[in-house]
Parts: sequence; structure tokens; C-alpha cells
Amino acid sequence: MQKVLLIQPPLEDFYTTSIRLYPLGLLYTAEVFQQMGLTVRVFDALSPLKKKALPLPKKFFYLAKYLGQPYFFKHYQRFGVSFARILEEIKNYEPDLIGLSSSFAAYFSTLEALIKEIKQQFRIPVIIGGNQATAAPMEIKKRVPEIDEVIAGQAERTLPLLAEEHPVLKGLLKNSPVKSLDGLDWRTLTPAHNLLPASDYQIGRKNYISLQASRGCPHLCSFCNIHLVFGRRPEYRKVKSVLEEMRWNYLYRQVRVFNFEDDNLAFNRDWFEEFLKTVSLAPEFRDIEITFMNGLSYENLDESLLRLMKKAGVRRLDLSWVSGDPVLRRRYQRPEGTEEEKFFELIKSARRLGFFLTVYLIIGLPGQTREEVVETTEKLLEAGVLVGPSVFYLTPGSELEKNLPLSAEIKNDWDFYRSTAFAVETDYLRRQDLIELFLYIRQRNLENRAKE
Ligand code: B12
Ligand code: SF4
Repeated sequence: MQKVLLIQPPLEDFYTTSIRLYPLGLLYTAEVFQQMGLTVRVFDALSPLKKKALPLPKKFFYLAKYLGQPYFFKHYQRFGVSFARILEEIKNYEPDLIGLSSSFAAYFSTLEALIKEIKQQFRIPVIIGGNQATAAPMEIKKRVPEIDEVIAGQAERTLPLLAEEHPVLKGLLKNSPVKSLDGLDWRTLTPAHNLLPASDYQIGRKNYISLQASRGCPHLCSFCNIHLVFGRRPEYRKVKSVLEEMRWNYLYRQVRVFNFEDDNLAFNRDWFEEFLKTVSLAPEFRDIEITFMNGLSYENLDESLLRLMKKAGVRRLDLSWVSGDPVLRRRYQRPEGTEEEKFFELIKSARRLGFFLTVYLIIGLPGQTREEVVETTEKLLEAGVLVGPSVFYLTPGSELEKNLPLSAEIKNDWDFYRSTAFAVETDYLRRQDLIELFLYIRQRNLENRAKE
């Protein structure tokens, strides 16, 4: 049978979030290939997570003087196994096709270097998919002609279409017993969790998985590009099917933490309520924790939902407030229903119910001032939450990326499409301001926690 090797590539940055590196997109892709009758192996270069300090790249020299300062990063690092280890895996497995995930503009340069090495040593077709592949397929093809195909969009939709017409996929499927994948629907597909060793993915000492119950978000936030992959019409799985995925992982992989990576899970309140009620009534899920680390859109949350969340095993809440300035929230098209009073009432209820809260702010939106960031931070600290500073970064294909006047140096170099580059300066917030605000928020968080 023909074999496919799917790879989550290494990355380079000042830090990473080790508890959220679960390669969910690749596991969905793996399941699609399995449904096509192919044998699939997933190689996660980020697990178990290896780290190595690297010399600071020249383009980030402006950050050198801050490295090692209190509350700042220590060094630039490489996360993941060596290219040599990946090449060895390819040699041993002898796949007929290699697929890599390309989720991030910021990490594309590492992926590009890896693909060039693979292509130098092997004559195996290489395809890539993911958010970055979807946002800039033409540009990627131009920059890296070695790639055989850049697959845009959701694997469940695009691969079956390409299977009928693309020479590489057609060749691969010649001897497959599966004749057609008409009607393949992500909502009834379970990602191939079984292809990963369960104990490699832990939070604390507990096995975790990431999963998705919905895709798509109807909002139009100017800094966001997820509609390119998932569209603007939210689609939900059946609650029963989500619970089956959880139950299987609970029983056979001892998973106790279930992390939802949905972009707007609470958008459909009725669905969310049914889900929470069903989980809390299932006796086998008494010792689980549910997290929404990608955040919940709070405009639909209220005290009764918070209570249900508590019962279902949610202990931490990640909410995105973006900015304390209502004019900015409107300018960047944050969802309606985000009045300050309502938001702080929600925080109060959540604190009363015992949730640990992190509220995320973007620092560096055009038009935002230093005063606003400080004032909002203090207000949030006063309300007893941890403040998550997210320095503004560009996402390819978002409204802001398309329309902001940017220097060619920043716009054309995807290495700058990351928070840690402090790359986008505005009239009110120069690089120095962005860094100072970032340090200030981190320091104030610690002071506030020490007080409690
Ligand atoms: C979880 C997550 C992370 C995790 C890492 C996940 C991982 N495995 O690597 C963490 C928290 C570490 C992370 C970090 C960052 N992230 Co992030 N992250 C996400 C998030 C919320 C969910 C990813 C996910 O699981 N999606 C669900 C799966 C099913 O979707 P998918 O991966 O797109 O896969 C589908 C298709 O793309 C396709 N597909 C995917 N892979 C492949 C491969 C092949 C071969 C094929 C054919 C198809 C295919 O089929 C899949 C099924 O339909 C996405 C937003 C989103 N909704 O996707 C942002 C997102 C990927 N992140 C983003 C960014 C920018 C970052 C940061 C670099 C931002 C920053 N702060 O600088 C940071 C880095 C911070 C740091 N140093 O840690 C951007 C990327 C935009 C871009 N093109 O550059 C996104 C899209 C969010 C956004 N719009 O801002 N992230
Ligand atoms: S609510 Fe979240 S997912 Fe939806 S458009 Fe805004 S940032 Fe993107």
C-alpha cells in the first residue's frame, strides 16, 4: 500500500507554548489520507520538545539589548529535532508522499530550508497545507518551486477534489481500493489521534489532546485571517460525535485534559449549552478538565453558562478583550455586545465562581496609545485577572495586513510576522514603546500575583 509521511516541522523563535503544540490539522489530514486507502505516519518534530539556543539572527539585532533583561526573553531558540533526524525518518519509512504543515508565516523560512534539504536527498513528492499555505499559495510556489503542491483550505475539502485531477495524488491512488470520497464531511470525521503516542502530549502530568467542535467565525476582526481556511459560516459537529471522540481518548489514551481550539465555540449558545450539560451529566468525565486555550468569544457568555462550564470541568478562562478603547474595538470590527460594563460584570461572576482568568490585549494596534494600554491593564489587574499581552502581528490575508502602509522590508519578510519581532510601529507606539509596555504588563502581572 502507498505510504504518506506527514510532518509537523521545527520552528525558531524566542519562545513557544509547549502545551499547545498538538498537531491537530495534520491529524485531520492523516485521517483523510487513511480514508483514501493510504497508510499514514505522523512525525511530530516538536514532540517531545527539544530546545537549542541559537545566535540572534541579524534582522532581529535591534532586540539584542533587551535579551536577558528581567521579564524579557533570554535567547533566540530552535524548537524541534534536527533536520538530520527528519531526513533519517524519511529514509527509514520510505514514503511515497511527504506532507508538511505550514501554519505560520513567521516559521516559513525554517520550513523552506527543510523542504530544500528533503528535495536534495529524495525524489519524493512534497506537499504542504495549513493556514499559511492557504493564505499565500502563489507566493509560496514562487519562493519555493521545489514544493510539488501547495494545498489551500481544509484537507477534508481540498484533498478529495485534487485526488481526481492532480498527477501526484492520482498516481498515488491508482491502486487504492477506495474509488471516491464524495461527501466527506469534517464533522463526521475523527482526527487520527491514534497515530501519536498519547504520553508525549501532557499538561502537568495529564495526557491532553486538542480538538475542534466547530469551524468558522462570522465576525470580521480586521487582524484575523482564519476565514481563509474555515470561512465565515460557523459549522458545528453533533454534540454526540464530540463526546465520542472525547470518550475514546479518555478510555484508550488516558486523556484527561481536552483543549478546544475552535475560533468561536460559544457563538451558538444553544449548542454550547447542550455540550456543557451533556459533559457534566456523563459520569465517566468527572475527573476531566476542559480548556479553550484559543479563547472564548465572551459576547455570548453569561453567568448561567459560566455555571454550566464549571460543572463540565472548565477551570480556566481565556478571553480576548483586545483593547479597552471602544472606538478601537469598533474600528477593528470586534463583535457587537462588547460593552465594558458587561465585560467586567462577566469577569466578576467568573471570579466569584472560582475561575482562573486570563484576558488578552493586543498592544500596537494602529491608533492605540500608551495611556490606553496602561489604563486597561490596571483596570484588568484590579479586577483580579492575569493580563496576556499580545504584541500586534500581521497575519497574511487579513484586512490589516492588506491595507496598512508598511515598509517593504516588513511586508515582504514573513520572519517579521510574529509578536516577538515587535515589528509594526505606529504613530503612537514605536518599537521602544511596544517593548516597554510588554515588559510593564509582565512585571505588573507578577506583582499582582505576589500580592494575592
Ligand atoms: C493552536 C495554535 C497555535 C499553537 C501551535 C499549534 C501547532 N500545532 O503548531 C501555539 C499556541 C503554539 C501557536 C502559536 C502562535 N501562533 Co497560532 N494558532 C493556533 C490556532 C488557534 C489553532 C490551530 C489548529 O489546531 N487549528 C485547527 C486545525 C484543524 O486547522 P489547521 O491547522 O488549519 O488544519 C486544516 C487545514 O489548514 C489543512 N491542513 C493543515 N495542515 C495540513 C497539511 C497538509 C499536508 C494538508 C494537505 C492540509 C493541511 O487541513 C486541516 C484540516 O482541515 C490557529 C488558528 C486556527 N483556527 O487555525 C492559530 C494560528 C495558526 N496561529 C497563528 C500565529 C501567527 C501564531 C504565532 C506565530 C503568533 C505570535 N504570537 O507571534 C504564535 C507563536 C507564539 C509562540 N512563540 O508560541 C496564525 C497563523 C497566521 C499565519 N499564516 O501566519 C493563526 C492562523 C491564528 C491567527 N490568524 O492569528 N498557535
Ligand atoms: S472573533 Fe476571533 S475568530 Fe472571529 S474574526 Fe474575530 S478574531 Fe477572528
